[in-house]
Amino acid sequence: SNDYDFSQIQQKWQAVWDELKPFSTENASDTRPRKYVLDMFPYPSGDLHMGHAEAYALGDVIARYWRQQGFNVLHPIGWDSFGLPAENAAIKRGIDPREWTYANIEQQKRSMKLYAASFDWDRTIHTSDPEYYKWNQWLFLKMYEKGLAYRKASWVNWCPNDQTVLANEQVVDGTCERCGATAEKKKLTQWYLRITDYADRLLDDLNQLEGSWPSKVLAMQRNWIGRSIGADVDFEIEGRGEPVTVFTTRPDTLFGATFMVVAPDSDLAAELIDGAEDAVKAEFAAYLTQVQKKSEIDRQDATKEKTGVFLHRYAINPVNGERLPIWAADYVLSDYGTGAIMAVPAHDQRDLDFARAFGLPVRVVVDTNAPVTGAIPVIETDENGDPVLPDLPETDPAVTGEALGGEGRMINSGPLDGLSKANAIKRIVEQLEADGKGRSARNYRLRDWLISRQRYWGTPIPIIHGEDGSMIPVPEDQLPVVLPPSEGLDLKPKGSSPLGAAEDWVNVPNPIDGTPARRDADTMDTFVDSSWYFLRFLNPHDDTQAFDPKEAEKWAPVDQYVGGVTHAILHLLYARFITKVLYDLGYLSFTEPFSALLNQGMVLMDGSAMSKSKGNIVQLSEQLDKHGVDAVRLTMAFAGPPEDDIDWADVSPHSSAKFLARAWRLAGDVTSAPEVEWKTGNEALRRVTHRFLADAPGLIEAFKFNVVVARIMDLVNATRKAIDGGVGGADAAVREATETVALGLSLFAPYTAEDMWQKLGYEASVATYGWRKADPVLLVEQSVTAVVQVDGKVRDKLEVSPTIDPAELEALALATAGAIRAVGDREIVNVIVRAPKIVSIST
Ligand code: ANZ
Repeated sequence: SNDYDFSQIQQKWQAVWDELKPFSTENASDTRPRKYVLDMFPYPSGDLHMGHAEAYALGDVIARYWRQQGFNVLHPIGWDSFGLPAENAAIKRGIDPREWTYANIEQQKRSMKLYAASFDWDRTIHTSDPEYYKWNQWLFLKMYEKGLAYRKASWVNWCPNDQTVLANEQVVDGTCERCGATAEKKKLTQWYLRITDYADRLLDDLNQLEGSWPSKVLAMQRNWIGRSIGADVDFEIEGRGEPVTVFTTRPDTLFGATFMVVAPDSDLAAELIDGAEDAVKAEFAAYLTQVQKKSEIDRQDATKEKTGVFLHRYAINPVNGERLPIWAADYVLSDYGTGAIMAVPAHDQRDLDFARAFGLPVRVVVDTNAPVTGAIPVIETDENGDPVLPDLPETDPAVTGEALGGEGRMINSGPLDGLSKANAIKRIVEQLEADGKGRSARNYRLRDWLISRQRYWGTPIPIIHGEDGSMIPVPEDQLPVVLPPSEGLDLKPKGSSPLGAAEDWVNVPNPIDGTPARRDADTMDTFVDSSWYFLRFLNPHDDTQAFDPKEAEKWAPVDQYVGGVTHAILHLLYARFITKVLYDLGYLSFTEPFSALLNQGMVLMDGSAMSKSKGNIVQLSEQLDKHGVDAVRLTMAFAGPPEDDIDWADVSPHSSAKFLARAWRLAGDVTSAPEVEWKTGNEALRRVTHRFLADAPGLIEAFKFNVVVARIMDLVNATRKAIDGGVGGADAAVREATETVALGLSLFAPYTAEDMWQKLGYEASVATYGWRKADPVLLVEQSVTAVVQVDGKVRDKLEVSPTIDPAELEALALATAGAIRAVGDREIVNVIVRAPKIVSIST
């Protein structure tokens, strides 16, 4: 029939593809070049939504494109199926998290198949399968062996609502990233992965990704790692054998230090207060209690009033022997640098605010009015020849309350006087190093990765605790440590892992000597699961290894990663870290997991993100029912550049559907056979077709999907005109153009394209047919526009052959109405001809 019925077409082709598996990646004997195109895998929290629909439509364009270009494309999908959303939902419904999780996975799988994403369905993974998380445990043990996984007691971010630990990255504006509750601090013994050992490499290797990752993401990664370069300086402490080391980015200001500050929640503060009078101790204890209620964000908030307690202890400035009073104040953090600072109030705003609040001295050591470079300023003189000094504004920080952060010359600094900042830093660090009182140092904002979670639905940590406090790794041949059934366990968050109550599971003999021992009851952060999943897709059914290094050699790193900018820091940083660890362990030959990254925008509605509270959620399933899969996918690609947000209120899936029907009808109007001789076809239409064949690949590779869709629309219009306007459906060019429409559409609207392909007399599948090369002869432009200038002004234009003879062009130009009018009755003195583009007439 000649009616475009999308639901009938969808049904028909889904069955065919299920049977043919055109997207399974048989890699054993395939000699084609390879591409690995990966979409970030979803959480199975409910059915697919509009955001998924956008991401998977765009990722699929890329995968289908490379396949069409003759590559063997790996395009897998899986589920990130452990984690809090599943667990919380399961608790709410009183069911096993497995039941809820796997039901959602099945639902999402059905939706993805309907959505016709060209995934290799033989490679799906679920991170909550023991076959998968066994390898999380293996990875953990490898890292434990190398000292990269360790346990320590420390203050951790705590979500009082979810009753679980949060990584720094999961605290957003002082609140839990998932539930929005205000995060608190709690001291717990936790497992960490030593990502800080990799800080320099994680930072430096970002340079390799310049140009192939969004610059915004690179900047966010750099900022998160936050490398500062400075010095560690040792201060003797009166009445203490050991000096205290401070980290400073401004060792040049050492002569301006007027007090020392330690973090109230540090071991050092506890030690320094120990010998104090009871009243001081009590004051400190009360202060500490206050501090522990504050979030890190509040503590660093520059607008908050400075608070602190004098510890009645003194440090000695190593460069001038001055006694510096030691304070505890919460603006100094216990887990950055050394947890102690030298305060230089004249040049550091936080220190200045504190000094002004507590009446501490302020000493300027950088004269910021003194020029560092450039000419000596001219001094004005009055009629008597006396210098006229300009009215300088008050700059003393003690008066203005503004710390002097700028460049200048050192003053009040003994041997450093007169030096610039850079030279002073160099000089003082050399001096400190020579005296054994300091050394150059680096610090990072990045913290070690806290991976312990006190929740059920995650990977059990494969460690056994002996009665004597020893920790024994679960022997590799006993992996996986399988999660016990949730039945009978109270999954509600309560601050300790529910697994601790699974008596049969948690109590095990010590693998070393058979004495009673207990399993570690914490589970891993699910970011561990997703830190290496791209490698599991290479051999997802292998039960002898996490991944096959030989397959990794063939396929990895991922050529194109596609996903939301929400993962710009956490997930990408962790995956980069684990890749480097696996490289160091000798399993991989590359150090960056994702060679290129595309961040798609968000799907909005009426200008804002969709949310239940706003009641502006557009249901994907409704859109698919109403407009069809292809129309929704095409709309996603046509809406604009992929990085931009799409406002669903501003786009028209209805128009997309109408366009698809129009394209599809072309196939029904082609009356020639596939064997037709292309060269016999209408040349004008052939030119449009071949221009598209030539341009589309470059446009796709530049992610200009919307432009390609627009060009397909042009091609459809030109073809329709040819059919109805005399060239007719039997012309070879009409077949050629229509086939090209199907090839182009196969990237965006796979059902429509496949059906057109069949109507055109081919077997499935258009997706694996390939692309046609443009004929260069048909790309040569038939005419170019020549401009006619009179006295420098454009007066007319001409369509001429690109190879026109200059004399002929001159004659044509002089005869144009525009030139005749502009010249009037004046005399022509000169004509310059630059064929075929310009004729310039002077009067
Ligand atoms: C003296 C000084 C003088 C400083 C000056 C700055 C300016 P970034 O860039 O973030 O690394 N600092 C060091 N450890 C700290 C901690 N645990 N909590 C709070 N502040 C800490 O900043 C490093 C600077 O922050 C260090 O340099 C130190 O203050 C402070 F004119 O030392 B500075």
